[in-house]
Amino acid sequence: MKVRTRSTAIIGTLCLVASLALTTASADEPAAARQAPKVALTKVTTAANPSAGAAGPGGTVWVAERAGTVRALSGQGLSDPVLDITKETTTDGERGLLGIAFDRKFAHFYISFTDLEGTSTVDEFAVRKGKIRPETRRTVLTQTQPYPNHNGGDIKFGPDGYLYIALGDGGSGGDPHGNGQNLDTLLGKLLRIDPRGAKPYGIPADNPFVGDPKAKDEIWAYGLRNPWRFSFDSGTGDLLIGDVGQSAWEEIDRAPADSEGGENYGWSQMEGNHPFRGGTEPANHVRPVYEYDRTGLGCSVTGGFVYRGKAIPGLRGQYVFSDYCDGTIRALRFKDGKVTGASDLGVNGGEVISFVQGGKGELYVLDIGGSVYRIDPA
Ligand SMILES: [Ca+2]
Repeated sequence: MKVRTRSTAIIGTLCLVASLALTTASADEPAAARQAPKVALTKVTTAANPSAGAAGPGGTVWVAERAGTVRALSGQGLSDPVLDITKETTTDGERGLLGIAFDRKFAHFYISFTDLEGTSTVDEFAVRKGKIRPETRRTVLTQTQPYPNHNGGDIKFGPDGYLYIALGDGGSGGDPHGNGQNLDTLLGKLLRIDPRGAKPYGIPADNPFVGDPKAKDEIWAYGLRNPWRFSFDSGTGDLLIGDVGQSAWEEIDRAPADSEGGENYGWSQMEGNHPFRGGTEPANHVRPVYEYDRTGLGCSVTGGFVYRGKAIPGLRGQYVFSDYCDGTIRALRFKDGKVTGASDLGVNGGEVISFVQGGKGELYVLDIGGSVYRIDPA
């Protein structure tokens, strides 16, 4: 029951209405059926409230457990903790160990968590021969949080070698401080920093708001509510963000690989394609490439990855994602940056909190209740 309590808490006030309609157009149904490959979920291990993961050195997959441990998954199963910060974080609200990432050479490992005060924190460790060197730990970036929800917390390295950090709007409901559209705060943003470029971090010179005294230099994109999970297409470099909605619309946002940043994804003037509480659509609003409402079973989008593995050829190039509330594994097809179809892949991952892309492009599904699945051909 504790697991349930925790997992329910992680979406907290987001799950006011539990429903979702996957808006697969009925006219598209035969084509969608043909284009939805047959997949199966293979349970590969069980972890304690797995919350995030990353491809690790030597073909491993590292799994973060929400209470503050990290374990390495290999052919021998799940290891003892390779890192333990359980004394430094809590799991109330939507808090905990929320993201992990390696740099591209597996030379450094990064963790994203809320500390005992609820402050979003990104720390770095050096890695040597596939092992964390605890004595090298240092804090890269912190952001105080006005409320315990909407922490975001995902971290990923982009194809440009910079570290991207997703932060929610600070929480409560309806973005009471207007953080989403305020460029003078890191809340409600996707950040882009160079963690090795300076101490504690460098700012890439081509970040979109460098030189603007009214905007934070770390900002890559803004107008986000709770960008709980984002990823880069390992084939194209395109950015895809799953931004959790307030109470009506869940959305997937996209920016092409050649984006110069600065995208305004609309929150809290907009929720999806819709004005939020009488909001005005910003002139520079980048509309979601996909949205769904809550007339079905979903209520909190969980962003995933564009599938680039070899095992399921029919899934290649499709964006695999889910929803925390209904667990259905879904896929979006794209052409020229536009969504051309959506499929229900016919499998359910439980309380899907995150996806992990392994080193060969295979995808894993994390159920906060404990199951770790790999998406395999049926
Ligand atoms: Ca939006």
